[in-house]
Amino acid sequence: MGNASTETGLERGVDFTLRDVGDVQIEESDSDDGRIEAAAHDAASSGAVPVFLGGDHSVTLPILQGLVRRHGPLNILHFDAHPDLYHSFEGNPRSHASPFARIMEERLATRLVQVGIRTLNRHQREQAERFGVEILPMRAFEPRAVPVLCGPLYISLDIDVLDPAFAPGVSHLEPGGLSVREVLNVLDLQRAALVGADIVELNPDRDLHGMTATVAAKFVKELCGYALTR
Ligand SMILES: [Mn+2]
Repeated sequence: MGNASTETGLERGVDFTLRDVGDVQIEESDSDDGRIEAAAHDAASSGAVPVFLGGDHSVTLPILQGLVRRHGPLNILHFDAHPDLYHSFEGNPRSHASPFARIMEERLATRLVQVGIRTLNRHQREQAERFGVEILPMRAFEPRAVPVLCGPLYISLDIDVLDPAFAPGVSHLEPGGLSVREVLNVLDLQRAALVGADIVELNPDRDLHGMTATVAAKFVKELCGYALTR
């Protein structure tokens, strides 16, 4: 966070403890997935509520494999501009645009609810219908339109769900998105126990004055607040 100070208070006024267990070693090779899966399983087995920081969205598949090995299939609340349901993207079935196709094929999700979507094409609409994905498109967004999910709950938060005005430091800018406050309002309405979360697609090379990093840090804190109050 450079020279900026970090405020430790939460919106719900609870105290929290955050333990950084370090980075999973990433080599951009096929062995990455196994290490991510193992780290997720270890975190879940320790009794913690792990919050994983990406990285692009491809990391969500091995994270869920690790958590589901411990908890069984999860209800997933997925914030994103994109549904990430491509069977394969640019010839890659493990691309950043495909994790939720694999997650649904592997039956890792009991229910997948996507919020903030504003790039649904025909292929991805067909994929969503095939897998029974529940999509709340951005154009129909209001916090109370988001289904309240049962537990165990996993939250996957792609920072590009936000309007670029709030989060310019992402790889795939898609205008017309949510505000930081609207994401927090959705979280506020959920009730289920959280077993894990990820915050992905922050791209520091494209950030301005640390704006997006600051937003991501806010979400880390508030996900801790969520986990402590449900
Ligand atoms: Mn996205």
